[in-house]
Amino acid sequence: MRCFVAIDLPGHLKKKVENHTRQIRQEFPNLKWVDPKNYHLTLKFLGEVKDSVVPQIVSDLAVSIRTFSPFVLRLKGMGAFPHPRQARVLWIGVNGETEQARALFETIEDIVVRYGIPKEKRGFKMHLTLARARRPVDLRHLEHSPVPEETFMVREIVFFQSELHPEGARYTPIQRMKLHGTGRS
Ligand code: 2AM
Repeated sequence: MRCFVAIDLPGHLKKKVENHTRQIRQEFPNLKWVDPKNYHLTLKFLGEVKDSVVPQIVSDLAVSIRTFSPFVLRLKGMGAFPHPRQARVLWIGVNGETEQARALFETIEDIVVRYGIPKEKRGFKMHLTLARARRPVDLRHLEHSPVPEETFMVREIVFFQSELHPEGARYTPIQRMKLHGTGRS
């Protein structure tokens, strides 16, 4: 199955972002807008993995992830990859205890590399993808646009299945893995 590991967002925050971006979603109908119920922060994209090894990967991940403590993140302004002038991805950035998220990313990478999943070459930059462009588009005027600056607590990490359909991606939580640590950094 095609899968990835991510931080899900609280429902009320997804709703706030949805409301906040309503106008620009109307302004740019040619972008492929992510369905607000699918908003998430990817820690690691695994890609296609044999169904038979998924339970072992999930179990290995859960054992390490549970040693982490819950931590706080906050959404910050908008940005674009690879460059706002020729954007392919419009996103919202993240502030707060991002070093915790990075530590999780590194831990997850070290586990899944044992299953033949390559390490990320582009570096880790956590983001909430709002939209993808079919071809590069100039989104400079949206850079640093304000977003709901709400703090939220990360208490679990989710292993998602991603199914691609013509009407858009469907993400299904396969396993929710709790952060049980008490002060580990
Ligand atoms: P993105 O939002 O920046 O596109 C599910 O596809 C999730 O995995 C998305 O959040 C996506 O990030 C992320 N991802 C990372 N690398 C990917 C890749 N090579 N192909 C598809 N998705 C990828």
